[in-house]
Amino acid sequence: MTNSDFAIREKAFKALDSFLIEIPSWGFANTGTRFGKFVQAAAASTIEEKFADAAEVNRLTGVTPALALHVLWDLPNGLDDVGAVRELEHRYGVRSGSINPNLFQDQEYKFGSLCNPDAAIRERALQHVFDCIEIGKALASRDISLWMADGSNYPGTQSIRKRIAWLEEALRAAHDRMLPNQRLLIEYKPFEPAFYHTDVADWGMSSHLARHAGPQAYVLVDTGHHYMAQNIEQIVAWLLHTGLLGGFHFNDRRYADDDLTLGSIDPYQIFRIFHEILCAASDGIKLDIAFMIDQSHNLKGKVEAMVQTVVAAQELFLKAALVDREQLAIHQRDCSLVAAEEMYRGAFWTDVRPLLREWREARGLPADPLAALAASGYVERIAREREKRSTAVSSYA
Ligand code: PSV
Ligand code: MN
Repeated sequence: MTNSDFAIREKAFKALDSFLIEIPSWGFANTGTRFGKFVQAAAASTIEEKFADAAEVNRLTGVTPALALHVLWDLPNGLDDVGAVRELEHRYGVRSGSINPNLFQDQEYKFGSLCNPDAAIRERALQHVFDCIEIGKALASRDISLWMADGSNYPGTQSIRKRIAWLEEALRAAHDRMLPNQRLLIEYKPFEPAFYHTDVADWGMSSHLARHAGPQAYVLVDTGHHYMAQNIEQIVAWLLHTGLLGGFHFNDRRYADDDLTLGSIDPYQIFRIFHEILCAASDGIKLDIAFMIDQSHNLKGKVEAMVQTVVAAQELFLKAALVDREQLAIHQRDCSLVAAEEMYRGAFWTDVRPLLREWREARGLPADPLAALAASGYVERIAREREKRSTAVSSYA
């Protein structure tokens, strides 16, 4: 091994050691589109099964020790379910990750939750956020990851400004309930399910709300929540500059919020996002960014899709880590456009898979997590077990 190979290996191992990514409980459950659901025998239907699947992904990849929870789906009895979740954390060696309030499923949220014109509904929605903050405290989980479906479908039917004020007030009240170590991550989305206006439509609105709420509030960037031509890494650079970047929901898309596998359509974009983050880190900006996956697959096997996504995230992070940032800064200063771009693209086109295999072997992990999953027979086993259970349940029905 030459000195430069050795230096690259060191750099790669350091980057990979620093990289963790949280996986979503809802990525293991049966989900569908508004047109229908294709049910999978191996899908998780209980919180225990979601923890079991998350533990399997962590066993194979070593970088997913936390499972994001969606309160209504995972803790339907709120705080009363915390004891059971703690027990599952111990049993499966996976901790609870971000806590996601559910402000979109109840019938009363037809015209909004925290932005509903009815004060009583706004109050109930806020109470749910407070409950989630208490759940976060009880589970020692740091982040409350807040996304609302609020918005309107027809011009002139809602006061956009009144709704801003209600939201400001609610988020500040939520912020005041948090412990000093908790954070409120405010996720934006420009469309769906509301198709005329969304109350938190972009990073500017999230940034404003975070600043208004208080110092423990940050912006959450879901890569699927942008208009097609938007330059997401520029948004990331601005959020890094303003100290407001709290976390990511990673996924890919071709048209809208498609929940496709990270990097399956535009891996270069994720590389560019990671590059901005790594540049900020090497420039001495203190970062605390929650990397999370937000994908639920209808066609792919759930556990396979999750492992594949985690591996893709590591590959893209590693490619970005291999950019020679010092040399790039020189090319940027000199406006050596082609040299700069070739260096940047060169890192992107590097096949990092051999380095990743080496790192995994050095860390006692399977060299090829997807092959190890296939060899383990895990998916076939849970499919048999879960199918039996659902047949047993339906025969009672
Ligand atoms: C909304 O599209 C979203 O990205 C939010 O993060 C939700 O919590 C998640 O998807 C659930 O499907
Ligand atoms: Mn999301």
